[in-house]
Amino acid sequence: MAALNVALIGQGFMGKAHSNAYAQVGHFFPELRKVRRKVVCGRNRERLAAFAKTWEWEQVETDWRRIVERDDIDIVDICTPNALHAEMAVAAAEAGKMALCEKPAANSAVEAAAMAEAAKGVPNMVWFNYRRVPAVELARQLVHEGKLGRIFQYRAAYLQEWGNDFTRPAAWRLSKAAAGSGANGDLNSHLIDTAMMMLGPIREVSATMETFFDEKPDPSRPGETYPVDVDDTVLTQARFANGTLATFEATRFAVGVRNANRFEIHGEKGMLRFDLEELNRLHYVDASAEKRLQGTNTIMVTGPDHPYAAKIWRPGHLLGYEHTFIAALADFLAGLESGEPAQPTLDDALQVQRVLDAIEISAHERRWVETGL
Ligand code: SOE
Repeated sequence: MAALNVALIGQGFMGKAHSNAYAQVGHFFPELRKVRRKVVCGRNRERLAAFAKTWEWEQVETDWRRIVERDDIDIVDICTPNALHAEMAVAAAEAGKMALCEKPAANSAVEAAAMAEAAKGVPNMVWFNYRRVPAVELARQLVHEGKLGRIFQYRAAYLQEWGNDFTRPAAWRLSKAAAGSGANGDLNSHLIDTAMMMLGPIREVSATMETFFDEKPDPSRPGETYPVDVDDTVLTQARFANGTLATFEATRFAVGVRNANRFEIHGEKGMLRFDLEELNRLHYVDASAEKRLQGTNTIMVTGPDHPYAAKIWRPGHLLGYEHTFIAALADFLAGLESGEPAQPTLDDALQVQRVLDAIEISAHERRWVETGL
């Protein structure tokens, strides 16, 4: 079967992560349909040429609309600032392209709903890549198999520290118009997606948000500042439809922590604990074991019987951040063949967006808010 021609829009950090996935997926998953790095699109022509050369994209383009109009493009992959996702995804889907999109899907549930609607007839996926950490998928399987029994509490945190670095230039992630929100869309979205994958819909939320600095020194204009109008930190309490209680903490001001993404799940039969800073490991406590022998069981989730790992390296040979994107793409390609769409689709991402919107309303109105899920 002919390879699928991919057009990537965006050449930032995620453009790099996705480019690597396109380059690698056929090496680890040779049975799947091939993908071809056909064209990369970005606004800065000079940077784009260098990016295309490094990541071996065949062509470059500076106008995303021209990509959507082309007959030879099968997949449009969107890695731009969040505010551009909706227009691009809708245009791509309406042109009959498969639509892949970075998280969060959009700046609001209204936008995300339009995207999901437009993409009903085309394969689509949102890159919530942490679903594909083997330890996270193993945790999901264990929860769904009932290994923890009834789940009482879910505790998650996504911690970064770069908000406290005042040498950084102004960036779209700090602008509400471009990013929709701050830590909420950027980091909390990951936590909410993982949590709902484990436990189903979140029914209601109560949240607090803070912007610690509403302006920051602009390194490119000494003595000047640039504005920050998004949340630096968001703290959320939540109740799932199944009765589980949860807390979510997402912050760019966790000074001392670079990129921790943690959860702990407490059920009647035991506990699971994960942290991205140790992504090859899942911690498990079996509360039904003899009390004097109970302790934390550290599972090295690198195969042979673990999700994804067996396809990548041999057991005990560690996996990294990049494999989460490779595995997400592999799932998407496998879904094209099986007819079972890979999750999360734009429909799933819309549910996440509904929770993010409710969190925002709750923080502004200082009250519990129902998500509608
Ligand atoms: C932000 O710093 C960021 O790059 C997020 O946008 C990604 O989704 C997260 O995985 C890593 O951190």
